[in-house]
Amino acid sequence: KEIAFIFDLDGVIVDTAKYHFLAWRNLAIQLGFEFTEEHNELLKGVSRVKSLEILLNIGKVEISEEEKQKYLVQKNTEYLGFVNKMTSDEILPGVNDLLNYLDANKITYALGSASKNAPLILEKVGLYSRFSAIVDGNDVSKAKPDPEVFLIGAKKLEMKTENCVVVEDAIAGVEAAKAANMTCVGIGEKEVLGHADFVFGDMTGFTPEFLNQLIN
Ligand code: B16
Ligand code: MG
Repeated sequence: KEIAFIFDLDGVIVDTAKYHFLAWRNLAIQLGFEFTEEHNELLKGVSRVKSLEILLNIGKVEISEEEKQKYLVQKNTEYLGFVNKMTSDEILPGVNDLLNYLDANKITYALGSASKNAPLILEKVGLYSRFSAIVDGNDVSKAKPDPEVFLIGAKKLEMKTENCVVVEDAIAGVEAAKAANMTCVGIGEKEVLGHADFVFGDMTGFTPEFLNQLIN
């Protein structure tokens, strides 16, 4: 059958979570509290604004709307400093092989990310022009777990939702994919991404055998 893929970005194509972490942690230090890698897990797949809310909650810090805007810009500026240094070396293992397979088999794919920086990141790692469509944080009004981002992706690919395969590393993303009536492959731990149809530890799980199973 005809299928199409919709990929999340952070945690699936590249590991930008480590850069988000460094930038959020510096903001926390500035505000006088500790922000750990464990805390950072709570921000995966979550929008920038929501991430700040979670971070401020962790530190039990209350600030004005104006200050929030200032910190959002500050964090993103620092984050972009890391992004601007990214190269194709940062594409996660298994991704290039998978995209080559999809291209060879004329299976289209889109990006479905919460990140407003997604186009820049894809550009930096040299994958921008390979995607048939890009849906990012600038295109959606409702964040994951709302299915909006993936529904727009399916529309852009002109594909029925039930024929779309979403690849996601975040719980909210898996929920969004299932709410969109799509097949979901989780990348991470089975215990965490239990609602996905399939779960692999990393992107090398997309073996030719598994891909055949998805297509047929
Ligand atoms: P930005 P994804 C998400 O990307 C990240 O997982 C999440 O940690 C981040 O806060 C969000 O993008 C927004 O990113 O600040 O660049 O707009 O996993 O949906 O590709
Ligand atoms: Mg992600």
